[in-house]
Parts: sequence; structure tokens; C-alpha cells
Amino acid sequence: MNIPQFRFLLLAVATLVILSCQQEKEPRVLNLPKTDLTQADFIPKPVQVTATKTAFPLDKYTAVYTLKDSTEFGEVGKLLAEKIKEISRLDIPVNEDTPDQESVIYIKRSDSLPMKNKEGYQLKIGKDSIILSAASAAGAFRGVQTLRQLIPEKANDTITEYPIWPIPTGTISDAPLFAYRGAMLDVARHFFTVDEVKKYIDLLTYYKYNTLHLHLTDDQGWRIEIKSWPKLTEVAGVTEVGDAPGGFYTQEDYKEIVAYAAKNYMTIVPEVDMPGHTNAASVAYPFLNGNGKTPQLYKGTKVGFSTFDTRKDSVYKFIDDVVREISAITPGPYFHMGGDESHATKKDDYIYFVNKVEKIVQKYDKTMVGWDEVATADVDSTSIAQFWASAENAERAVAKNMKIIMSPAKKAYLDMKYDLKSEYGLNWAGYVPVDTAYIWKPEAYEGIPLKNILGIEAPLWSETVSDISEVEYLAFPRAIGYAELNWSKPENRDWKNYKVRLGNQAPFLERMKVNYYPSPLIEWKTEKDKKIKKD
Ligand code: TNX
Repeated sequence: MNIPQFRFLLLAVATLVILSCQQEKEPRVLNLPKTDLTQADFIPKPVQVTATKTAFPLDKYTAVYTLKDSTEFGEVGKLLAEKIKEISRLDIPVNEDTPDQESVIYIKRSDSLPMKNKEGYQLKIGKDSIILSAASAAGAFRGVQTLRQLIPEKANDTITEYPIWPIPTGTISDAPLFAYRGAMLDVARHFFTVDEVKKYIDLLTYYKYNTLHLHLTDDQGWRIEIKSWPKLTEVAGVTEVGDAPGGFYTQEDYKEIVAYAAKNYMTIVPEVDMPGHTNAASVAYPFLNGNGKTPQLYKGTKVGFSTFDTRKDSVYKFIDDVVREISAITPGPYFHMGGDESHATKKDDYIYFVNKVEKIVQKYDKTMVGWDEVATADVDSTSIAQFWASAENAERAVAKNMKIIMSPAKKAYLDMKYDLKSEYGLNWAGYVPVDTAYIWKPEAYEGIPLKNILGIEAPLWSETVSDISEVEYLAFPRAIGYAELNWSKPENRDWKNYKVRLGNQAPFLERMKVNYYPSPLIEWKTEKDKKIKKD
């Protein structure tokens, strides 16, 4: 234990001793239910859990303390208190000396955890203290999500005259399998507001996602303000699929999303899709267009008909400005240049284009990400390929020693229909029911070596969905399964066991007002669903 940590513990213990002496209180004896930590409904399942089969009383006498010399840890403590309030209405003090505290949650830094990982954490839950230790605030934040999952949705009010949320005791040691645990939202085919994106972030956070990729541009609309090229949003931000009015993020809006994501230890990956999928940009600035036609605003769902002119210097000046402006407001390390389905671009032109854009992205200190087709160009090993369709392209990426983000459409596309009854979604890659989405091994898929895999990203293309509730229908519950594939070791994953834990997410999903698809493969533990079944 280092000196600040020791001082912190000493202070916390001293506070408790002083407070209990001052009031000369008898330690309280609560007859809490015996709960088993190993049976908790965690998703994703932690690496190691041992149970001591008693309970910690979360109630009006609980207080949170965090490492004093770290504002980041302090913020994590405040977030925990906020989340406790959402479920319980309790106002838990954070780093305050309160006379009534009886059970304490400490959040502290530790460099000697069993799992060496910057997002790793350990939770030691005793009868009157919970100690959450992590090497970084990011790890502490993931541990907070685990703790949230242990708080019962309904309080026990039979033990005392006030409500108590008993938390099962024991130890959890945990760290993620993959470093990149992502979702993608297509805000181009349909636009989603800042608040809608924030709600998606909230839901993904609970399941320990750490990356949100925003598909910001496509044939149907340009959704991010570029100050040096204002017509992109003025002219090409006003349409979307169908007849709705489109929309776009000002740079301030985008910064708000980035900041909200950062508060949730989530990285935003901006995507500007090119050289195909660029009809909207060419309507705003026709000199960009490489297929010789005068483009019109497009509200349909076809792909592969647009391209930039890859042999014009002015096109690269435009791209330089776009990458520069977006990179300046993106703290994360990535810039996604799309590169998919450029069917209107000649092969040589495509390779020339990707090579040039990679250099522009690197000039602004970002790592280039592209859909798997980019591996056909001469890209660096530092760039990343996102595998969605072509195993051959994934192989090319491996041969170039590139890292790969796993998004195989047949398994990981959130916009595929679940089954025949799905209200929304497409089915070009087949149906993806909840079991198909869960039962596969990203670490052993299409022969891609584990060392090349960064993690899974679940894309949600929005041709068929136009508001967050429809997004939720496609994303939930499947996105919960990818969270487990990304975090938990293969030996800790099992469909039969997962199914039960998933069914037990219903009370949380309903409190969050999530319009999830009540898949008939799952027994949902909810009053609402029981009613549906009876009908
Ligand atoms: C293919 S996946 C696309 C998108 C569509 C999606 C629909 C990929 C890189 N490109 O343009 O929206 O299918 O599922």
C-alpha cells in the first residue's frame, strides 16, 4: 500500500471510529437475507466471484468515500451516488463527514490487484463496508457498474421500518477480455438527437461498453458541422431516409456528446464515410463528385452509387479540412474513414484514395479505422480494419499485421431482424436471433488470430429505425450479449446460464424505459411480460 492510500484508509477508519464513539451507538444488528454473490445476475460475467453469503445493507446510513487526492476517483464516487439515487431515491453523501453513517463504500486506487489491466477492479463486499479498488478511475468506473448490478430493483422493507437494499457479500476480481468494446450508431440514414445518443450511452455503459462509433455521413445526409465547409450541413443535413427533416450536430453538440461519453469512460469514434456513400457531400459541393452526374438529395436506401473524385487535389484539401476540424474536437485516438461499398470507384482509384486519406488522418495524430475493404489498399499496420463481410479482406489485414474490430454482419449486426416477427430491421445477412448473437466466439472466428483482435463492435444501421425507441428495439437485448462476449472469458460464457441472467435484466430495462424486443427465447422476469404471455 502506498502512502496516500494508507493515509486515505487511516482517515476513513478514524472517521468511523470517531463517529461511533461520539454517538456511543451500539453496532446495529440487522437480520438481512442470506444472499449468494455467485448467483447474482451480472452481465458481463466477472472473471472471479467468491461468496461469503451475508449481506451489506445499502440504506439511508450508507456513505461513499473516495481517494482524496484524485478528482477522477471523486467523480466516480459521485456517479455511484447518482446511480444509487436513481434506483433507490437515497441521497448518499460522498466524501462528507456525516454522523449517521453505519455502512461505508470506499473507492480507492490500488496498484497491487490480482488482474493487471487498466480497466480491472476488485470489489470486497463485507457486512458493513464495500471496498472497490482499481488501478485507475476507469477501472473503478467499471467496478461501479458491477456494484449497480448488485443493487436489487426493489427494496426490502420487512427488516426495519425504513427500506434496505441488501447487497450479497464476497469478493469479485475482474478485468475485460477485449480492450475495444464497441457499438456503432448510424445517425446518417436517420438522425438521432444529442439526448437520444446520451440515452444509448447510458444503456451501453451499464454493460461496460467503452466505445461508441458514430456513422456521421452517408448518401442521405451529412450530420456534423464543418465550419470551413458550411453547406455540408446547411444543404445536405436536411434530409434522411423517408420524409423526415434530417438534422445535424453543431460542433458544440458533438462536443457535448464527446464529454458525456468521456464522463462514462467511453471513447467516441467519428466516421466520415468515403469515397463511396458521399452523395450528400457532393450535393453540397458538386466538385467532389466523381461519377459525372449532377447529384440530387437522396432519401432512399440503395448503396454503392456515389463516389468522390479521387484524382482531384481539391478533394484532398476538402478531406484535410474535415479531418482537421473533427480531430480537433475528438479526444479519442481514432478517425474512421469508412471505405465500404465503393462500387462506383475504380479499384486503382480506391487504393490511391485510401492511401492518401490514411496520411491525412495520421497528420492529425489519429489512427485510421476503415471497413474491411481498406485492407485492399497499402495501409500501415497501425491502421485498423473493421471486419463486417469479407473474410478475405480480414486475411489481408492480418497479413499486414493490422488490428481488427470484429463486426461480422451474420453475428453482430444490430440492424438485422431477429426473426420473421421483427418489426424493424433488414435481413440481407440473415436473421440474428438472441441466441445466434450470443453463441459464437469472436476470439476464434474465420481463422483471425486472437492477437489481431481488438474486440467486437455491434453496428446499428438506421435505414429502418427513426427514433431511439426503435433503436432500442434492435439493440436490446442483443447488445447485452455482445457486452459479455467482449468482457468475459470464454469459459465463463454459457448460453443456458446467460439466458436466465438476461431474463432478469427486464426490471432494469423497464425502469430505464427501454423498448427492448421481448424475444420468445427468453423468460423475461417482469410483471408486464407475464401479462403479455397470458393474453
Ligand atoms: C452495409 S456494413 C453497409 C451499410 C448499410 C448496411 C445495412 C457496411 C460497411 N455498409 O451501408 O447500411 O449494410 O445493413
